[in-house]
Amino acid sequence: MMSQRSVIIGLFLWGGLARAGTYYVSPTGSNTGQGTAASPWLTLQYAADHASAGDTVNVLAGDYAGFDLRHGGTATNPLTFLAQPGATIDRVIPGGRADGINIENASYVTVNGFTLLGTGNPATSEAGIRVVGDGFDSPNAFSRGVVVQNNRVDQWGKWGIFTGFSDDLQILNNEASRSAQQHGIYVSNSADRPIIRGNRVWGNAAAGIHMNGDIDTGNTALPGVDGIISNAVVEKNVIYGNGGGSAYTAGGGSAINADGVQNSVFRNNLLYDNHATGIALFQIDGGGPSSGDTVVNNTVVNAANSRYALLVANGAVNSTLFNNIVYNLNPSLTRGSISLDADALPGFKSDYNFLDPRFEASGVPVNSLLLWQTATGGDAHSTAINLAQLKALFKDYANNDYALAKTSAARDAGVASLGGATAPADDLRGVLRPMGNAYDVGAYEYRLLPADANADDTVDVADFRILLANYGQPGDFAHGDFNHDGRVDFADFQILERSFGETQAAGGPLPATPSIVGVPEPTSAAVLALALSALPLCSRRRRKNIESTELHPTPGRLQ
Ligand SMILES: [Ca+2]
Ligand SMILES: [Ca+2]
Ligand SMILES: [Ca+2]
Repeated sequence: MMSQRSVIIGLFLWGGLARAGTYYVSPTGSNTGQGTAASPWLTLQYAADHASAGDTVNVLAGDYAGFDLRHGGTATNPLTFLAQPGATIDRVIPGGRADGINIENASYVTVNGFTLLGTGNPATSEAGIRVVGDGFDSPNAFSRGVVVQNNRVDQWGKWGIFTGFSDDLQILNNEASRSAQQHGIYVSNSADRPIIRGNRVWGNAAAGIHMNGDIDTGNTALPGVDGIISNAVVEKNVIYGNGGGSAYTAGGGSAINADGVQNSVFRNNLLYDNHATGIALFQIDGGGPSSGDTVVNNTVVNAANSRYALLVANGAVNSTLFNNIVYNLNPSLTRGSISLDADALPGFKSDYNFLDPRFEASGVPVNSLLLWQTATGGDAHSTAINLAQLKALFKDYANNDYALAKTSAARDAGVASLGGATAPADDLRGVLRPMGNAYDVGAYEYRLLPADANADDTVDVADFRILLANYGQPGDFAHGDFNHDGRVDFADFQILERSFGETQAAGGPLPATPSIVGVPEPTSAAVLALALSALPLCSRRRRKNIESTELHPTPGRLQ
């Protein structure tokens, strides 16, 4: 017999399940159907009108007209539109806005996996995906918690993805390309805490990613309408070939444009071949300057017709720049790596960068690292590089592979933190930082195996001997301190034990099947003590064998 409590819980669960429906849409469906897998709906608009909080709308492969959504989910029951591979929106919303998807005054909506093809003309298409809340008048509020991920938006008239008055927005792993008139991704209107991560943004006429707090839009008497975008995270984006203009615009607009963006972080982004500024911290119509921002571990190589690679201007105080590779292919002496306004100098912290030694300080070109250091007090530990040295940093510069070369000077040249700002815990690809002795400079960390002390992409007896030679002493990774605690001890031995026998292609990534062989299983320090005492003898007796690779002694076998 069910208890009263069980009945209540059962009713609660039943209610929850009843709310969470799964619907289907197909180009061969019918809006008189039930929206089931066996009887899918025909149009996205019909699904948008009938799905609600907690529902998932599966969009099957085929071509569709767009949809306009004016209601959403809740934090615990989001409304999800999940496109299956091959689901393409190739026409704007019927009888509505000239967008592919419009999400307006709706919160907790996820849009996942669509291909959206615009007309390449601002007169006939605007945004591939538009997400807006309300900051104009009091009846509605900012939208919250919208997720736009894994979509491809190509050749829209104005923007690939446009958002405004939308707090806690996430724009993840999208491809935004060839916007005809403006930007790839545009985040605007006072919205706080956006996460813009893992997107590929290329060939847009103006900015790649444009962020504008925009005090000129909305009713500043309403809460939150301050013209400031706060606490944004912009990371792991690959941004190239933007700002070159089109038939509809002369171009311009930074690869990452931040106007009125405060206390935000820009990290692990790769920017190359962009034709205006690389990363701009500035103010035109933001509600305040772009202050308190951190630019860390980015790789920025600007095109030959570009402006400065980094711009810190219009009162962008308390900016922190470190572990970046910054170069400008524009040969002009009034172009270069960093332009810093006088009113942005207070609190400016910059160091451990690899820099094209052409700068602008307070409007005056400064064409040496020494003069820049004198003018700004920054970059004491930074490195000036020429074009040949830039190319040598990377695996394959000619083919835009900006992962670090094995011999790259950027390896281990960075720091964990600067002035209270911290370097990211991983790189553009998710490779953990730091690898080796220290943080690398740029968007990529050179990947080493966990106990590869001699950095030869194999964990073997050579690494074990390095560890033993330094056992019990202070040291760095190259001397056996594999867990980066400053000391070579048993914890490091255990890391070596776990990865013994692993190999990888130079600089990683991991092979699909780890080639771990012969992992010994010592369980205490006593085993290592035995190994330590045995080593001098073993190494004398076995050197010949070790060098001939006939023997592969492991830590466990030495006991
Ligand atoms: Ca490193
Ligand atoms: Ca090794
Ligand atoms: Ca250690």
